[in-house]
Amino acid sequence: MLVTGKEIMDKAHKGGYAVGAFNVNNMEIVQAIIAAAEEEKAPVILQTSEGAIKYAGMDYLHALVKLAADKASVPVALHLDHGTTYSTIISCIANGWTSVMIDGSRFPLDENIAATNEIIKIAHACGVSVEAEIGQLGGIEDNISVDERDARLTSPSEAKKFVDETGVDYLAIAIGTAHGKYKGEPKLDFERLDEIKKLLNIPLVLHGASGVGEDSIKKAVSLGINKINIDTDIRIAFTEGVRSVIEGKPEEFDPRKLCTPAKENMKQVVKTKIQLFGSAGKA
Ligand code: TD3
Ligand code: ZN
Repeated sequence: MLVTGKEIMDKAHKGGYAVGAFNVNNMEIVQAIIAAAEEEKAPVILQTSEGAIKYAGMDYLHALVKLAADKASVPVALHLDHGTTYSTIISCIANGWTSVMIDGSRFPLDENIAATNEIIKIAHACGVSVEAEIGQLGGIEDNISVDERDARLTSPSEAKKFVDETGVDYLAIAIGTAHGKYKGEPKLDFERLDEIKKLLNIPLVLHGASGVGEDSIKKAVSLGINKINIDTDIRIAFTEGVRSVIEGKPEEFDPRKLCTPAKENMKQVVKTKIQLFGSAGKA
């Protein structure tokens, strides 16, 4: 069933576990994630980036996820990931998304608060949940100064001000993860996460979680992360599946033959993440 992001996230916040938010841009990815969530009896968030909307079309993505959610026995939310333009965010609210992210993290704090509040007013009037972000994503390099690092990662006092002045439903914070593939294993600032969670009584979101070690993920969940975004690990699983078919049989030309192992690989990755995040059996 299709539900709001807030419904899924409030339960995760109370229950002390995290829900996987997986990026989708075609039918195979949607089917693989839903199959994994059903097998694990887990609530799940399917999210679309602005790039995915450009690639597949808002109407196609909504139709795919709505059908999958209606058929599913587990709660499913449809979320806009990293909404940066007013028109995309409002279109998603108007076209059946149940959660949107307004990413104003590139703005100074006050502008981010103002932009977020403008979206919250409309989204909440329409029953749509809102995620916002403060701080800059990016790995913690060893040669970075304490000041530089502090400037980039989420400030606990700014996070408190942000939440007090917006009433956002869930907040993405920067604690040392980055989008895309990591060279080594990223180091996370757990003390910062702990401090932020103690100041805020709302669900927190971890972006850039592909490639983060299992122990770090478990620790982040234990310290209050309730939504974990995964895209890269699914892209890799898809492509490895397709590549394995082509390498074994270069003359293969049936898309179904190329996509069947890709779907299976993606499903296994999602099942493993769901177990790691603690949302298995929570549907
Ligand atoms: O918002 N996302 C997904 C889109 C980022 C592009 O890969 C994430 O935070 C997940 O990031 P990743 O790259 O670690 O899967
Ligand atoms: Zn992200």
